[in-house]
Amino acid sequence: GSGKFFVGGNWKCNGTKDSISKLVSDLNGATLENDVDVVVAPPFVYIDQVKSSLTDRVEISGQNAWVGKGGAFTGEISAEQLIDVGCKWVILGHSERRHIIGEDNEFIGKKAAYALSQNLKVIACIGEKLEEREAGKTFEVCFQQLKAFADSISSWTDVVIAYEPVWAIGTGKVATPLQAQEVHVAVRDWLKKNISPEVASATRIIYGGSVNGSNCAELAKQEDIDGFLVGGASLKGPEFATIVNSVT
Ligand code: G2H
Repeated sequence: GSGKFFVGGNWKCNGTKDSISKLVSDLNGATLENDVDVVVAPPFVYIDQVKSSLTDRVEISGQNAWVGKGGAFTGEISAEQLIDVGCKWVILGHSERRHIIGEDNEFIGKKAAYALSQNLKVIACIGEKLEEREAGKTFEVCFQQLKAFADSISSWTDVVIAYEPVWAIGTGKVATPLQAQEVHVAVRDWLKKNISPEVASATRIIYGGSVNGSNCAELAKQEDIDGFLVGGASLKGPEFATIVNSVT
């Protein structure tokens, strides 16, 4: 693998003040292996609550950000605002934003460039839909999504790539370790050919899609899986800690 193991908890649109207070206290009490970057992404409205109660051991991410500087953009949150409330990271290009909200490759690439310009690190998500996989287009789709990031950004230092096959998200249908490994190798190879061998070997490529406490260990053993982006299972403190501690 490359770099330090990275585990992100994407809480999506879940939680209340009470449930989040319980989750934070479970995370504060959990034993987390040292050699892992641990990040959680609460819904925007709870970021301040999490920031003021969660151990500094765990960094905070936004789940999305506006494409540029803030202003008259009703309902949006800017990268500057995420930095202001203590976020170090932002998730961009999550499949739910691509396919439910309709964000396209170019828009997501621009968001990444703007976030990086404000010193917000980026969890850049890519991944194919079931029909694309069945049509043999998995690599083509992932490479197009990668290219859109590459076309907009000038440095990969503060980027983690999350491969999340859409058919595995929230479905309980996790990719097999070999299915994930196959795409992770292809992504690394794409970086090597299209960016540089240095970026290919330094950039973390994490897997997301129905990762849980029972399947994380097998996935983590794969050479090119450098961590996880976890949805459902990140809402349970002890299970999320198990996934963090699957670092090999
Ligand atoms: C994929 C993942 C987190 P889940 O979206 O980004 O969610 O683990 O619930 O499939």
